[in-house]
Amino acid sequence: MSEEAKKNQYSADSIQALEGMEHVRMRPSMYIGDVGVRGLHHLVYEVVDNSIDEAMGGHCDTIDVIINEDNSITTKDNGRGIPVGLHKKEGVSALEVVMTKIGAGGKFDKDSYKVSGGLHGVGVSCVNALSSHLKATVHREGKIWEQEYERGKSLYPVKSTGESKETGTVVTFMPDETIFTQTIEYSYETLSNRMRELSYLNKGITITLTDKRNKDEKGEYITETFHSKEGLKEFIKFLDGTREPLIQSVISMEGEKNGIPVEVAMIYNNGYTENLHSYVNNINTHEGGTHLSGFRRGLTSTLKKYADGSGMLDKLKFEISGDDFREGLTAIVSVKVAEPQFEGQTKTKLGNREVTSAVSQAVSEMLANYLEEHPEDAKQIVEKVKLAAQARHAAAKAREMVQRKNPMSVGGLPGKLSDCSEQDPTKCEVFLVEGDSAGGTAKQGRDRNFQAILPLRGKILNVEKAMQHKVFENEEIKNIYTALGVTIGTEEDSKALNLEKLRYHKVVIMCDADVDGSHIETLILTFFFRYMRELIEGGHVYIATPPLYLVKKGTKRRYAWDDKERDEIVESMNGGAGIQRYKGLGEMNAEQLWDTTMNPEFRTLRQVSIDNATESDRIFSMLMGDEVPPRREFIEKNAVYANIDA
Ligand code: 0RA
Repeated sequence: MSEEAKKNQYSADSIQALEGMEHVRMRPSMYIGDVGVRGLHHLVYEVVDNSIDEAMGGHCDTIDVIINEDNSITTKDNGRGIPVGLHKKEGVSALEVVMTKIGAGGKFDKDSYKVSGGLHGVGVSCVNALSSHLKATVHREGKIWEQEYERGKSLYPVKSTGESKETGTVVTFMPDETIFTQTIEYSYETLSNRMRELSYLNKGITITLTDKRNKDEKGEYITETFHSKEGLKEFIKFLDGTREPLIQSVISMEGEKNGIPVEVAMIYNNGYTENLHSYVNNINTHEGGTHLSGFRRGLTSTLKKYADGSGMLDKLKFEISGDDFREGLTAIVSVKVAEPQFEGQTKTKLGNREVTSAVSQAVSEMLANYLEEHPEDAKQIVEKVKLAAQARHAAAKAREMVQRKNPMSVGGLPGKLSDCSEQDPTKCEVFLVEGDSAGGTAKQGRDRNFQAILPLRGKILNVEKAMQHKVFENEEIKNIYTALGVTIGTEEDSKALNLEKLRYHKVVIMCDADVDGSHIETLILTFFFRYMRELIEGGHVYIATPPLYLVKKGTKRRYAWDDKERDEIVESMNGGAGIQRYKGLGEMNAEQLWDTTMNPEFRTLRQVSIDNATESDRIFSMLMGDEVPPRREFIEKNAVYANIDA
């Protein structure tokens, strides 16, 4: 064997010898996706998923999640408890095997079919491996059992510490800060959203979330209890609560088709957007897949049949398309699949072929019954479909107008765009700037080699309230399409965005740091979310963060992005400092704007991501929809910008 071959042989052996738990610590992203904020929260979901499995087997009805004072997490359930008896093959307690062997979790329980499980379904042992400390407490067989671990290694054999009449599992873990180097601070909001979602997806379970890091005005810990009696039916009401309903009630079904548990709930509202959410084994499948295709198929065929039979579409001069049946539709599809195959870029697209017809059949039955029993609602729906078809025709014409301007020919670019000279899109940035005057400053301040400026006039159209053809007719929006060089519609999906010719890989929204600016920022984001979601998902959308203050003393100049920073700078200058409040981008000169907000060396860009599409959808419809009170409430709760002007 050559030296080189020997070396390779050696490394192959050593990789095999490397135990699972160590491999998790060496390559955590392979198991939990990433070691950032997402991965950190994933640890909680992983443990809770095991408790949900217990609940789905009918062994458990309550799960408590606690964020402890030190940011460690405790989860408790009243399930059967992890088995503690001797594991014959390993020669130690089953609890120790479950906690310290990768992939051991389900092996004890062949009969129950485990369908829950995080995106990666890796089990509690993985959480253990990535925790600096973990303690498992099991109430089972009349006793309390305990074992602790450090970075996945047990500190002592499982021991009994007392008696108990209850059963259940308690796990407390501290994420390892040498793995989660970015942060180990849990977001209450993120956990709360997920626990709420889980309670809707698994009706009947009670999940509590308590934050022991903070107390409210009454001196009590912040805590929430999530419990849903009606599951998806209530989830729909929660998601669509701020939209005006078109029909009287939520249409829903729950059952099993071809051995696949299927749950569906849907409602129509008076809006124009389509909101489909799908889940497989409690995991949000952003990219859809066979279950969503089944839903669409069942919906289209049933409604089409009904509409044709009603005679209401007789005078329509063109074909109805699938899209027309989904305007103003909010729906959730949740299936449980024993061996899900996940595909797609983010592995959130269901591939199992057999699921399509199961869901399609379920939806057809459910919908046919509803239409039969609610003729008034049925009429409203068909009317709406008809209007949607007419609007689509108008939109297609408007869209053609957008496409006709070929962005690659110089003449086709919007007149307001100040383009950059670089041709390689991966190096190019475009700043969407509010107002012509700020646009002028940005144009002077930029590095014209790779930075382009597109000024937008005042407030762009609120796409949440506008019909599609209005959106495509809007000047500012047309300019955004042509400047970015993206086109709409592929063979497979008429609404998909084609990013192949994207002219800038960074699209930066630059608005004033005040109430108006934040409103415009939200309008632009709403447009991106509804019409260019692929752009956000591709990581191309950013928000610029201009400073709020300039602190001056003599020739010294420093910028501050919040009040605290301003005060610290003032103090560091030992008095006598002058403070200038920037009310808008327009108050900065070109050099200042470059230094603070545009220069890649010093600026901070916030990358926009869609962490939770379901929640984003709800927020956008609330912020941009018709009802004012919930919007005001949200803005008051999140009054970061509002405070600045106070
Ligand atoms: C393996 C086998 C059984 C239950 C569990 C694991 C289990 C794991 C976790 C994690 C959190 N809570 C949990 N509850 C149960 C089956 C036990 C039996 O057959 O009695």
